[in-house]
Amino acid sequence: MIKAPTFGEFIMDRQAEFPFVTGQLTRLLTDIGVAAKIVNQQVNRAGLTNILGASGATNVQDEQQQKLDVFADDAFMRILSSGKSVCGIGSEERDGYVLCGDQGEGRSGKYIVLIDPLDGSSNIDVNVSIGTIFSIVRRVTPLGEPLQDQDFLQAGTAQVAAGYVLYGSSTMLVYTTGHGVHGFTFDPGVGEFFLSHPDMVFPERGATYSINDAVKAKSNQATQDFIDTCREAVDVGFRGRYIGSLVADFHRNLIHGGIYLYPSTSDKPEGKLRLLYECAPLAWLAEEAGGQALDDHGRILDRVPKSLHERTPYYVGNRHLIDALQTCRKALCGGGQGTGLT
Ligand code: P6P
Repeated sequence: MIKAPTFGEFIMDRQAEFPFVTGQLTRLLTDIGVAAKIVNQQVNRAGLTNILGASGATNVQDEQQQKLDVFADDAFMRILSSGKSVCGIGSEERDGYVLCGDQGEGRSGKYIVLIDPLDGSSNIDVNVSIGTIFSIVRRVTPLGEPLQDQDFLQAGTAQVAAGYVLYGSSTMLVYTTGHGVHGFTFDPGVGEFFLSHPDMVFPERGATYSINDAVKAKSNQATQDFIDTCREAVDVGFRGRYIGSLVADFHRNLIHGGIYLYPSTSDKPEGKLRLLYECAPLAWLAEEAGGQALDDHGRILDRVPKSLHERTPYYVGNRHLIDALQTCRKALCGGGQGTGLT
């Protein structure tokens, strides 16, 4: 039996695909794998080490910080800033940027990391899958100079690597550097991620729609029309599935096919999910896997953020399902045929 490559072996073998190869991106991706193992160990024993529950603090999102949120943020910060590859980190759990590199001034290292250290953390106490989402871009200001906002606030098309870790029934690391989407499953007995899902792509057709039903009623008309059409397609196998943990919903839809929607609503016209460290990395994975990802106006990857914690409406999944949503939008603007859903 041929041993599947570990995550480290795989990225080393593929290093030649990275533009301007200096080994820094390889080191950075390796560090992400190490941090993921550290977080995974705590997630898997959260109930035993009194690490469950709220930390008592609230984060910049004014959300109750769970103890594991803080642990995950600290773990990724410590590991990523200790390498020589990263000059700055933007985290969901921190108000502002964290400067790394020599003297912690962000002058050395050419990569910026945007990260949601533990997404879906409201599910921690009830043992539902949660995840880490990461996005990596190159700094745009010259090495040696102080970092600027523009180094962090780049469109999704500027990403050089992106991925997620899903702490689920098994723990998986899924990533892309623009050469396909590759999934690795953690073997706790060995302490390694092994390649288990090479070249992941959406199935040709999907029949799952993921939306919080309570949100649908407050969403835009096109989204409501689209969801109603999905509900009417039950007899051709359409079904609703919503875990309430973005990484878990995204991963299921990537493997089985489907569309995830977190629309703009009357009370959250800008949407709920964050552009830089949730939507843009998953949008790139989706496109690399043959799918699409939109906001209310266009392609998520084209959008240039104005702030670190900017939110966005988000629709991501199979190409034909996103097209069907677009048809609902066009129908409301006049024109447009049937949704083409099925
Ligand atoms: P709601 C978790 O807080 C999260 O950011 C995503 O992981 C998840 O898909 C969404 O919010 C759930 O939001 O409003 O349905 O509880």
